[in-house]
Amino acid sequence: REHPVFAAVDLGATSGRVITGRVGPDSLVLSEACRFPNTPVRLPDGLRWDVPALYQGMLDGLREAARGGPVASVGVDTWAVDYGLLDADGALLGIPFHYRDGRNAPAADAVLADVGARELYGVSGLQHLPFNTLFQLAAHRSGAQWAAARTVLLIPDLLVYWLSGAVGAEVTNASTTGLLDARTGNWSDALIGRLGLRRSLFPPLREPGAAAGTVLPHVVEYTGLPPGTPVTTVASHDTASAVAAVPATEPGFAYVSCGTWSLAGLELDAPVLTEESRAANFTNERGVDGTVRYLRNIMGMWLLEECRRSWRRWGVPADLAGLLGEAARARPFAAVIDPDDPLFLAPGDMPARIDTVLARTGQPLPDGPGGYVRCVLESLALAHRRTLRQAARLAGREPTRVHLVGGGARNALLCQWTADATGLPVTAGPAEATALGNVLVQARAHGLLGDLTDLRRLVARTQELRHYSPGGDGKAWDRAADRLDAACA
Ligand code: LRH
Repeated sequence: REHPVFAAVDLGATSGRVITGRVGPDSLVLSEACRFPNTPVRLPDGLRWDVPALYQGMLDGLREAARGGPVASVGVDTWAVDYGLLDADGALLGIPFHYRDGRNAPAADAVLADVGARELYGVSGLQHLPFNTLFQLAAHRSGAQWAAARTVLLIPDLLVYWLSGAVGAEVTNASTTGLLDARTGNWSDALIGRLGLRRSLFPPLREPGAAAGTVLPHVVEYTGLPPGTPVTTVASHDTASAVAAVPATEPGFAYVSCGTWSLAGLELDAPVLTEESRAANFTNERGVDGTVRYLRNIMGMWLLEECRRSWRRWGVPADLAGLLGEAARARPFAAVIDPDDPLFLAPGDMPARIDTVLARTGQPLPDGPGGYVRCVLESLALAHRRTLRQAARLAGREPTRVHLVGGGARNALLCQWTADATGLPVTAGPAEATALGNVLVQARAHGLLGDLTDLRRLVARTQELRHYSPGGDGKAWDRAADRLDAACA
């Protein structure tokens, strides 16, 4: 008999895809059923996600997947923190905001003035990002929709609701709201109350692997999936799915999940909630099987993607292979930026913003696209080093290898420079770690595979990985790292 196929809906900040994974005891074969753009829309009152278009893309992808043969179940993951509000009839109120919308920063400041960063961290252990759900809700509260709102659903939970009618809050993603208790993994009633939010807005938590109903009749009709096709809860936070699929065969690894963001850190059994950890802005997000993703957000490929978007608009050649070739030939360490400068968060003219930061820090401006790309990639490699070393110190655990997963694993310069900068061997791949994690958690829920180690061994055995040994001029990386430290100070 053929091995079962699971459909992973994986929505990223720039594109969505439906990927099928055929899972056997010794095989794991992915195939892309459909890919569609995720294009945010700027309305007069802010930047929004085109959620109906994403839903339609997902249905088209599932239809394509169903054409390929039987689908044992469907799972959905997306980026974190964003949400929709449902009214008493279960209808979506308004169009969900994009976390890069500018309304969040002032709302975050207001909450912090009231509750305080230490108190928040002491409960949730979440890094401070101005767009954490709790701050977005604080901004939303003053609007007209708020009175009608009965349920908050994070984006993947909203899509699961539209697929199956099941309402719930998947726990890995719920941990990015800032409203979970990092110690217990439950909603913090105390914090929700302290923030003046209604407790009833937050649905019951569900764990990756739990059943989330079966596809609704309209989904059956459109996609051709058979009635009764299960929807399975996966690690619906894309980063949690990616970390679940890290192909580690030994403990003591660090990871960088590198896509729009670089999420760099360690997997722990228990949260680190110290003041030092808070000051370094490390997060304790939840992973599969109660693990803690102890990591920090680094701005990631966003910087490069936004540069390319500007260049394309100006008619400057911006094909990635060409740019990476130019970057490889550009002068090393000509300029170092802090990738997490708040100036880089919103969409816009990224080369000009990099110029602003370089001027502010008294560094020369790159003389062409290759110079910008080199500056971005070296700075990201340095940020990976800085973050992983901090994580090791704060958690008291020295990693011996870095697993770089996600789209960034295809970028050989970034992988090599991450090895050079960290002084650790880098295993790169799989690029589709998120979709793999999604598929594997579904497969496990259907009786295949055992613990997390089992899942990871299967990825290691079946997926193509590349290995990078640390090399390069170690002293030069040390000096550049000092420049990043100075920029972050
Ligand atoms: C990566 C990611 C990250 C979040 C951000 C909003 O896609 O989910 O883990 O912090 O998007």
